[in-house]
Amino acid sequence: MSAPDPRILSVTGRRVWDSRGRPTVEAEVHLADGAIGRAIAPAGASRGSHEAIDLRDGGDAFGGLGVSRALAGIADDVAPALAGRSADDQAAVDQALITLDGTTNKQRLGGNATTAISMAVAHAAAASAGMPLWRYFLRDGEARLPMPLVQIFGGGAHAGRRIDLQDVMLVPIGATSFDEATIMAAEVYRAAGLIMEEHGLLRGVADEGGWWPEFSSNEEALEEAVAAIERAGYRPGEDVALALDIAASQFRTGEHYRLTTDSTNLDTAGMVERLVEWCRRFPIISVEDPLAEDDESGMRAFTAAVGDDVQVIGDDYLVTSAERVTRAAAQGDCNAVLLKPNQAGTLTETRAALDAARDAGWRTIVSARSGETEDTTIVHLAVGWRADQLKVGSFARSERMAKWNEAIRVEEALDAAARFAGQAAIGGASVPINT
Ligand code: 2PG
Ligand code: MG
Repeated sequence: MSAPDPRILSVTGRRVWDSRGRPTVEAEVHLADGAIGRAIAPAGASRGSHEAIDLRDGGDAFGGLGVSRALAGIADDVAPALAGRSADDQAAVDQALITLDGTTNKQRLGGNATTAISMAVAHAAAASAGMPLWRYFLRDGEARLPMPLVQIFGGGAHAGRRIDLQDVMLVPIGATSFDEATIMAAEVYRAAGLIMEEHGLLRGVADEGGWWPEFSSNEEALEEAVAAIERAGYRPGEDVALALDIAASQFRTGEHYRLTTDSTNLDTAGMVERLVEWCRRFPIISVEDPLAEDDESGMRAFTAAVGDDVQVIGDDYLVTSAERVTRAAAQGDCNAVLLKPNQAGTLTETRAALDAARDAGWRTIVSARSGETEDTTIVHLAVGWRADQLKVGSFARSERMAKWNEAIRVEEALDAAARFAGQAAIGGASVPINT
């Protein structure tokens, strides 16, 4: 094989389609040594208002979701600017994208374009170095497989708001390997489907593959999740615990939280109280976006109430921003960060958010979006960056399974060297962090 020459020869974009059948951006990067990298941007449905902008065409075609403008930016601006740069200097490539865009939220080039390019450049650099992507990110460190968070029921914006809770997830805390964690996830997911069928509630799956939640209250979803854990032969809270994404911004109206499924209108204090009660009654060890993205005092009150025992994750609240993570940590607003590359728009900025979280002693969760594809870059990020947990949706639909299956392959490639993050990778402030 010829010597690596990671200079970028070309950057191209193409329109491909995501798991909701919507257009999205794929970037392809060719290097001087022949190495090729390719990556596809995902898309969220419940988005934080401070995320990088997902640039769409508007108009009538594809419901306004076309990506021609994002693709034109790649062809006209990005390709000439990156030509000749070294793909193995990710920070310089990402800085070039940031400078070229020139806005604080990637609204000119589009976070969908910059994310796909940033990830494709990393793929090309890893290929040039002859390494799997996770190894390229890891450099000399010791690899670690993250604890998976696996959706059982989908809700909120991912299921026609059939229940208010967006994600009811299982956490296989008793697993001793990633492979075993997937076995436990498969069994609980299947048991939940059987229960739905027996109760005449089986209606198919939501956007991320979780069972469509045909329930008459939010609590019923929690009760059925516990029943599914038991039905699969596991002990709730000991073998398998629960994690929630409340995505509370989605049902905040004015000063209130409108839990439509429960016919209840709660103020911040009431919402905190309701969530604390659920954490007491159910084996919940992680809650994401418990309050709305602008409800700082609510986030702080909830974290103060449960944060020693429960992981409190900022997603819309932090939008993968190092600055926001640092501020939230100083204020005690939450104690963990969700990392979504397309919220930030580049891998370098995503990594900065992870570093800020580590500096604060927080846990880190790499996450997919509700609109996904076969792209598995985030699995490599989670392993290579030694993130604590990985959230990619449920245990169905190939855009989800592609990620779980990729993690199984990485664990196998590591063989005896594979370390699974295990139970110490999740929990509140009182649970020691497994470094
Ligand atoms: C979230 C994600 C994934 P979306 O809120 O965490 O579940 O959803 O991609 O729609 O923002
Ligand atoms: Mg979320």
